[in-house]
Amino acid sequence: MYFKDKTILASDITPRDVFENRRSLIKTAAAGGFGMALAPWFSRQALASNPEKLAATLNTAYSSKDEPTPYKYVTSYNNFYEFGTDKSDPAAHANTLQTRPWTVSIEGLVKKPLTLDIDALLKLAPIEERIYRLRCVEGWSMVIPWDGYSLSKLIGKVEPLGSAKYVEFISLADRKQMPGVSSNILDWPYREGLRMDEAMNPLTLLTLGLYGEVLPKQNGAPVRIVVPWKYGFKSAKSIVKIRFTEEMPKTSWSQFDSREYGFYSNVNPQVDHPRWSQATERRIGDPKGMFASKIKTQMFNGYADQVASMYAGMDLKKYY
Ligand SMILES: Nc1nc2c(c(=O)[nH]1)N[C@H]1C(S)=C(S)[C@@H](COP(=O)(O)O)O[C@H]1N2
Ligand SMILES: [Mo]
Repeated sequence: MYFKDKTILASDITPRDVFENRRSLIKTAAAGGFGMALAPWFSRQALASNPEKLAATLNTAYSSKDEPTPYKYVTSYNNFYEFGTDKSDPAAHANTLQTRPWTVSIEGLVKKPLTLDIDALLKLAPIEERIYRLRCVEGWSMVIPWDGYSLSKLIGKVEPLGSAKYVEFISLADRKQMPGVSSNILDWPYREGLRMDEAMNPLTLLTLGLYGEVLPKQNGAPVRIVVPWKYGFKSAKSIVKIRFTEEMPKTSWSQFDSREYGFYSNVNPQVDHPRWSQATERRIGDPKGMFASKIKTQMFNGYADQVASMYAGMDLKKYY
């Protein structure tokens, strides 16, 4: 691994222990009006010695000012059906996932198809930390400091053809490592997709870590996508393939129930799921637990300024 001058280096202090410091840092950075800032856990000694840590530069311009959800909730309350359908299943069972060696093939309608291993992905672009809200269609949300870089940087390397209109993301599906794949709850492998402009939007994050560490297995190690203005299920975990297509890809959740889960799945408080409202959400980790007051869900999960223009003129009730 290499480190560039302006990166933050993680230290032996775990970032989650000092996220309070980080919050004041973000506020300072925001007040000063600069886009990047050093995280407070910067320490040179930890350099290169601990492969679990990531060098990441905080991108304040793209970061939510909401309080990050404590690490213990981020890593113990998960959806990852390959390891079971209970929220506690991924943390309990994902230890069998082998994250090295790992390759991602980027194929389909591109001039230069590529297969990259995880080390090549870690080196492809400087790693940024971005604090994004993640809102699940089930009605809960978290605020997570993710580490990665814009997916557009990877897309640039393969040079998509003019005929490429969509990008499909395919997760690993290996019964030997993933006990949930033996059940037929979803059509495996888990598949998700984006329109080309959505995939190229700088907010769409090729994600390699969280809280300054490589991704925990339950969060989709070693590489996943995070699309912050869409419901959580659009953010496919443990991906092995990225494919460029002309036709809109069939996604696992819309195949499961196309009335409940559409292709777009933009967070939209005005368009309810057929069985429940999407107007409010419950923030995981709130000390009041189930009694915590609900938060109003924001259009495009609060990212309207950056993404609304992509849907100008579209009927978002029809294209849910
Ligand atoms: N491969 C795969 N990716 C997946 C899922 C899954 O079951 N399998 N669940 C999705 C859902 S519904 C959500 S809300 C998010 C949860 O991400 P987190 O556990 O890291 O918070 O992952 C998404 N990505
Ligand atoms: Mo979800």
